Amino acid sequence: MSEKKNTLAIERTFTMIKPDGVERGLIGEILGRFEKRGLKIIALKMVKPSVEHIDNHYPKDDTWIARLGDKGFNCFAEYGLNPKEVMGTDNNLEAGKMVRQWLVDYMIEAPVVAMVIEGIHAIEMVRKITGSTLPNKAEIGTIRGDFSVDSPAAANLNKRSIKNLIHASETKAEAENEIKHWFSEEEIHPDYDRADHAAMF
Ligand code: IDP
Ligand code: MG
Repeated sequence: MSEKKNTLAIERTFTMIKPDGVERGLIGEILGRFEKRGLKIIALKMVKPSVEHIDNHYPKDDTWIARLGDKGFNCFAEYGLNPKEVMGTDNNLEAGKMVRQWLVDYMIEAPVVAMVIEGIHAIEMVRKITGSTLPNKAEIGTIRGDFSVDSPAAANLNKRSIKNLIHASETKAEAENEIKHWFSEEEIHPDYDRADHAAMF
């Protein structure tokens, strides 16, 4: 007797290969890591985004921007660097605003590959495979840990974003907003079965 599977643990998340991932020829490698883990790609496209589209992709609230500033400050403290010397300010919001601008500049340097990934606890699983924001802290075995070695100190001293290959939604709310921001309903294709899933689940 066939039973309908309970899909309560199935989530959707938004993921994007950033310009450096595309330019370095890592599209296939990155997609393969998600597919091999058992996650299902249900939407995929290459896009050259406008400044406006990227600006609206990243949050604009002060809390998020200050957190962006803090990521760098924490790293400077660890390496004995003075925030004022690196950023010209020790205010995390001011620093975050600069980082956000560098981030927008980075994200429009080349096309990106946007996708929607579906699977068990997909938001957390994709973040795990992606690794820490800061490649110098990312675990080996993660995409950022295996293919990059950038740090906020190196990036901020050169007034550029950290280049870390990939974006992945951090929360359910972020995933929902980002999927809507990048894909229409017609572009999302959940209606196929992965043959290996019959053996996996
Ligand atoms: P996430 O990509 O791991 O979710 P967020 O904190 O959301 O990390 O930051 C967005 C992006 O901003 C990062 O992926 C990275 O490219 C860039 N970024 C974050 N912190 C810094 C920094 O201190 N200096 C330069 N770029 C940064
Ligand atoms: Mg984020």
